[in-house]
Amino acid sequence: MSFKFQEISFAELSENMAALLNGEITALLVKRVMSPKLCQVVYDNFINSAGLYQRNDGVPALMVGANTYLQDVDRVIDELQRNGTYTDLLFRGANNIYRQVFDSIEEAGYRFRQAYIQGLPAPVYRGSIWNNPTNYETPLLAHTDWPQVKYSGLEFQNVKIPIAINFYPKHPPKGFSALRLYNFVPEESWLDELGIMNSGGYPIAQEQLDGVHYIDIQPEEGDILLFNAAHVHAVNNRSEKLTHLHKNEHHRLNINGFFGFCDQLNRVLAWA
Ligand SMILES: O=C(O)CCC(=O)C(=O)O
Repeated sequence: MSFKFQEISFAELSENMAALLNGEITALLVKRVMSPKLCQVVYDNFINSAGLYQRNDGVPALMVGANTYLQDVDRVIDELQRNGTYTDLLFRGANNIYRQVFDSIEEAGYRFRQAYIQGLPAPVYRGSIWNNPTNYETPLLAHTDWPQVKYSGLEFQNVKIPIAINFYPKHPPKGFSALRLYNFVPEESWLDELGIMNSGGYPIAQEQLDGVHYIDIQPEEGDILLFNAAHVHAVNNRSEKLTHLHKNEHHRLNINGFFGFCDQLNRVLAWA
């Protein structure tokens, strides 16, 4: 599989969609999809959401929305009922970039729908501010997302490649936070040996990645980052060095989800 990164405009997304879905392109940074003014509207919707809570399952984050990470179906449905609907309001007063990306998947010639979980439409995005209190500089440690997808037992488990979609309405200034994307997709046996297969491939210790080629992708507020989430990746944030920023200005809000092409269904499915 190739390791290829490109910066594009939203108008160029649909012509690059097939290459992203089949693994010829590893990551696409779609620039300036939302204006700064509307990014602020979305950020305020998140911070003021009645559904804001602290996630405490080993991947600490301030969150709005439901999370399917390593949970059995009953718990996923439970969580959907408790937290799922709050995401509907995140884009209130702004353009819903998920609607735009899904349109672009269809414009690329794919059949598309959101996945279903026991007859219920799956969530397609949720909002997170990673806030690991023990590791501020790397709030989201290195990991791969393929095990949590492949062993989810849910409709999307057979997608060819899980493509992560990340939209940042709030982001530290350029150079102070990056998504580090490694040219490495770990095999099951490798994750097993490290004893992290059951935690869905999270976290991968830094020393295991010494010498592995990577790129640091530096999104800015209003950008969408799409990438092959089977590749190992981590998030760093050094914005606390910027002492002139107010508390919330260090925030890095990611409204994220996944999509991928499913051969058996001959369509692209989305979920979060
Ligand atoms: O916050 C990000 O930029 C990436 C999120 C991520 O890697 C994940 O949710 O697995």
